[in-house]
Amino acid sequence: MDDDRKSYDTHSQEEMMSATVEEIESWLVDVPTIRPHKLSMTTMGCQSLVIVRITRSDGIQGLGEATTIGGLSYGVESPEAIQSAISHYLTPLLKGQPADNLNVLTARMNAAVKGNTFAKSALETALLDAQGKALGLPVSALLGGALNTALPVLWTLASGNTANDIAEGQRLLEEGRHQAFKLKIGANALDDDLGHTRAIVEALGDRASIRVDVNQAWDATVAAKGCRELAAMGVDLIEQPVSAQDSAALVRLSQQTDAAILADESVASHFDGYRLAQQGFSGAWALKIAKAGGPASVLKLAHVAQAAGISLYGGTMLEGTIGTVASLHAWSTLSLPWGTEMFGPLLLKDDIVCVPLSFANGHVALPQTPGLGVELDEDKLRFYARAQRE
Ligand code: MUC
Ligand code: MG
Repeated sequence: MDDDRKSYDTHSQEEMMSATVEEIESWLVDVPTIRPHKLSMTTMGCQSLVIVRITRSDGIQGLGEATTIGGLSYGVESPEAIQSAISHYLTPLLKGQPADNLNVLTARMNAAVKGNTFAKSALETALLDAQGKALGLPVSALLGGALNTALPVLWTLASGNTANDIAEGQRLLEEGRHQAFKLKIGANALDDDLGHTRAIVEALGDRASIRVDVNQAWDATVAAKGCRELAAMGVDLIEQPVSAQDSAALVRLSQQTDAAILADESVASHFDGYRLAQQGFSGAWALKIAKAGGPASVLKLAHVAQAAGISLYGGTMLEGTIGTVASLHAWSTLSLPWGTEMFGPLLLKDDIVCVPLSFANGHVALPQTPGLGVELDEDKLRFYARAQRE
């Protein structure tokens, strides 16, 4: 047994009186989307949420979610692998341990399991939800306190059809639901993507901030031309134009483009952030709880950004309400010049919580009740859950 593990065990003995982690359940939940959602690497018609529920020895329960995009087309953890990592590797590390010391529990998980940040994020979320309920505090308070109780939220236009995207954007502007839009490009030839973007900027750009996400689709040469033209037509933010592996190109683009460059797939943990900052990156970072290992762990990356003068954006893996609200609690503790994209629940045809989040006037309200502030709808969970249950 290494020294670190020994000190966790000593610590747990000192805390014999605290509630312990008693049970961890998980479900794979498939919910259809309201329309096809087209990204550079896949088109989604359904979202697969991994939902986790931790029960403590004092009876308090906590919810968590880990959600990725398009099976294995976006990230290295599939929904099935996330559930497997939780039940076979992470659950044995947590069961029987004091449930109220998140630092000890995340250290235990990180010492014994490499990577798997999506799976860890669901568990970190559920532990925070339970602890918030135990203390009568919202998760944002456990993370240091909310600066804001409503956060700006954009919408992604990604139907795969320019006219439909414009109609959707116009409707949402008229309803007042959003004032910023992100376009998913990179699946088509550069000229086609530029034509698509220009048409949307011309139709909506005087009333909304228009951003694009290329999801790594361009090489450095295409990206140099693409970013120049997107900035010239009035696009405000260009997300992940090049491969996550090509940090040299990303850094160059961040220094040379007249629009802000947003790193997403390039920056998951605080270690990635530190490296990119050292290389001279000068744009913004998309924080995601799933990339970093949870709502508390992601704050380490935020703090590196703050020290390096890099601005922040609250990112989504298109989670349902549980993952979305967990992220909102973390984002509420930060200053986010680029706002957030926490619209995931609105892309899904149905919700598995009793009371959905409230979206209006370009903002989403942060629940103020203890824990995450959302309650599972057991009937909906059963309806959408895959037959197997771990
Ligand atoms: C991504 O890459 O940012 C976020 C919004 C959206 O439409 O897709 C996600 C993933
Ligand atoms: Mg992205």
